[in-house]
Amino acid sequence: MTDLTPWPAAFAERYRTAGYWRGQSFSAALRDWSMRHGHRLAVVDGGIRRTYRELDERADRFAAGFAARGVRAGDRVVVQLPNTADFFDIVFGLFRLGAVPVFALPAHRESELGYFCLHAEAVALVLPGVHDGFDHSTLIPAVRAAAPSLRLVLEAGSDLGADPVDLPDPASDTLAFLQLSGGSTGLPKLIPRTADDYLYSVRESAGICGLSTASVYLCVLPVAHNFTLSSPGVLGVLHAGGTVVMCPRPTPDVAFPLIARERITITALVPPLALVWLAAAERAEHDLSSLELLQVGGAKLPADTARRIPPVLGCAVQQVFGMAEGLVNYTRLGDPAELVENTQGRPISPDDELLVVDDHDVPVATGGTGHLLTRGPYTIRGYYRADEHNAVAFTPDGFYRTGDLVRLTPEGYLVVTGRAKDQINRGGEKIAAEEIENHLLAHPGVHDAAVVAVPDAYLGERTCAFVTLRDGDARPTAAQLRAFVRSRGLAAYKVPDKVRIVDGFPVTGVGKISRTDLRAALRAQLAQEA
Ligand code: AMP
Ligand code: DBH
Repeated sequence: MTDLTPWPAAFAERYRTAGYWRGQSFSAALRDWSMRHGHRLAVVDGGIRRTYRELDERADRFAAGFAARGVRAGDRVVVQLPNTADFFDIVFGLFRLGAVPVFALPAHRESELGYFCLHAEAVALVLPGVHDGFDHSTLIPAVRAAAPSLRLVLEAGSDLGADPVDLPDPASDTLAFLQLSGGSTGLPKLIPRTADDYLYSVRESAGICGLSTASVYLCVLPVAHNFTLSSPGVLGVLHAGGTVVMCPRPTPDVAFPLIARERITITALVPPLALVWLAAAERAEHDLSSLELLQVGGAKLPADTARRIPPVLGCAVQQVFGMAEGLVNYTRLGDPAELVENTQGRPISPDDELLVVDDHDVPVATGGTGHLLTRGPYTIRGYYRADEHNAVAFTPDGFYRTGDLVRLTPEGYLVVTGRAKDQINRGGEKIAAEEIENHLLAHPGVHDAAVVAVPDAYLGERTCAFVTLRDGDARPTAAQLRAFVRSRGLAAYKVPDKVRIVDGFPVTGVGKISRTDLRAALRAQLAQEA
């Protein structure tokens, strides 16, 4: 099983020669930021205010603390951290040691965490204590049972540091961390990223978004999400010498006072949150005048929502269409309103290769709609330890099949028109249909299940599970099936919004149709009813 599928030598050579891949590790990057911006304010978290120098010194201490607990270079460590300053101590401590963080989200529960620890053969897990009313330590027994490799469970926020020790600088072209994909088959896929490829995307993103030492970024979405981490996100801000302000909750009652107090200049939201912020800003009691740019991405932003942002929030809007696998597209600052409102932007790099193809991988006519395939200097060539899946998720010549349906405008901007992958995008939170179907199938009363997206005015999409039952006494109700899925210990956003018990599924003359066709038939049925 392959951990990191390398770029072919000719591509790697080209990306180095072009100056994209610079041979800098994340540890060295933090050292460099500290040298350049030492006394500037790097991170704010409530009453905690840390300079770049302090971040760098704390990374030394946390690296030593992990080493003292037996964590070694190359070891995988699953980290589940809310939006607090601890994130930087722990993640840069691990980077400095050459250990490999695996970025879980705060919403994940024993089902996902157990799988990440097992699949990555993690030696350690770092959890928050009580976060958002949930005690994460209650997950430990189930995660330990799922992952025999796990030797160490640590609580974030406790003092994990130790006196600094000398450590060699980690390589920049090996596995640096594992990011998550929403995926479309089974459990989420792990995405292997290197410092070389990721820092390239971060530096370019910082430039595209106009970041400088004057930038103050509000980290609203989960910090470990690829958007918040790198587009340009918290890493882009640190690269530029600006300040990151951690926002513990994304709601206007928490975020707006922080914008006013810290004079926030830029932040990033998913579309449903942008709607909530717009509604709240219309009755604003807080001074939001420092805000210069609102980025929106993760799911399609309706054009009329984009149009309302500048007048209501008093800032520019930018659409961001990205993926943890790599490719990120931005509308550019100063682009005409027409492009900013109606497109999902254009790629970061002149070396991002995009193909728009039909079902047989044949390029469609210019401007036509098709499947988006991509490869480039910061797009992976394979998922982590997923050889079988990689054979279908990538073309033989290394293009990633995004699963998105797009068309290209004459200006070279992308318009996302739909999706071919069996995934539900619930307001930016991605749900693989198959993962939820597998949970439903674990119920003894369930014969078969198919999970599909239903359009929703607020979230963009919600989930609907169609279920057929086995004959017998134990015929669960829809409510019982939702409760059953919830009891399986998975992120709450994955519990089907609606469960519909039906007598049977559409079949063809030959018998059962494919899962993908079945889901398409059920979506069509829903559309007809609506
Ligand atoms: P993931 O691969 O889990 O990181 O999720 C990335 C996917 O999110 C993309 O392939 C798209 O399907 C979706 N996505 C992200 N940003 C946008 C956007 N601005 N508009 C439409 N879809 C988006
Ligand atoms: O949805 C995403 O995964 C996403 C959206 C915007 C992303 O990974 C990114 C920007 O980098």
